[in-house]
Amino acid sequence: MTRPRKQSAVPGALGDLLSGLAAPGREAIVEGAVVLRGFALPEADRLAAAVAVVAVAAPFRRMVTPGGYAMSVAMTNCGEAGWVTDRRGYRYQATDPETGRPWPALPEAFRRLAAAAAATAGFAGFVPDACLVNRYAPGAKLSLHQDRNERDYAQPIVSVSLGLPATFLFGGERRSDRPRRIRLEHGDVVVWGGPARMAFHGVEAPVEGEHPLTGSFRINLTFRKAL
Ligand code: MD6
Ligand code: FE
Repeated sequence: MTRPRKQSAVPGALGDLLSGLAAPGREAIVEGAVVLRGFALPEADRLAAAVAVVAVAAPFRRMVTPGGYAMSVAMTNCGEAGWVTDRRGYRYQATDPETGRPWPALPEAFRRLAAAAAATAGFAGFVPDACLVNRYAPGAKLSLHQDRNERDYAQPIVSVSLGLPATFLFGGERRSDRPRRIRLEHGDVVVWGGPARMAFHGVEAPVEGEHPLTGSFRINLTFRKAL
């Protein structure tokens, strides 16, 4: 949580711009959370192709919450650890419960993009070991939650949106804090850490549409250092 604040050689807003603290396409949500608009666009084709490869080895599935409900969002994982939920609870595990095999390896393009986005947001040296892949069809949503199954909350999370747009809900540290609404489009990346790490957040269901790269879905990649 002790990220040294970047210092610009030139004071003020111009200095922030020159040093990359502020930049076109960079929107602060709150301290510790930033949207990098279009950051993943140059890599989007590669990322979507890699998702398709991952999903062959570890198919999308609707996991069951500890309370016994099937999630509306279909999920899979790649990396050393994958996020899972079932009747026993939420956790990271090295193997896919559907196949008993290790999750597919984190594609190099994923690792590179996540590290670059984190560094751009001020979190140098981010090395993800887990990537949760979320697939939203129209009607699928993620209700307000905190990400708290990772070992080290000092590590940021990098979230990449592909395909159909959706509204991201970003609240405070209490579930009852009224969330702000942020539209996430194809190629947008959210980097999230430090004082924002425990914020409640969720995703509204995308409206029906067609995207050239993802068809009728929104795909979200969230990169974590889980272990
Ligand atoms: C999604 N994302 O955008 C779901 N969590 O599909 C998340 O739950 C999330 O985007 C932590 C940090 C960034 C995120
Ligand atoms: Fe989350």
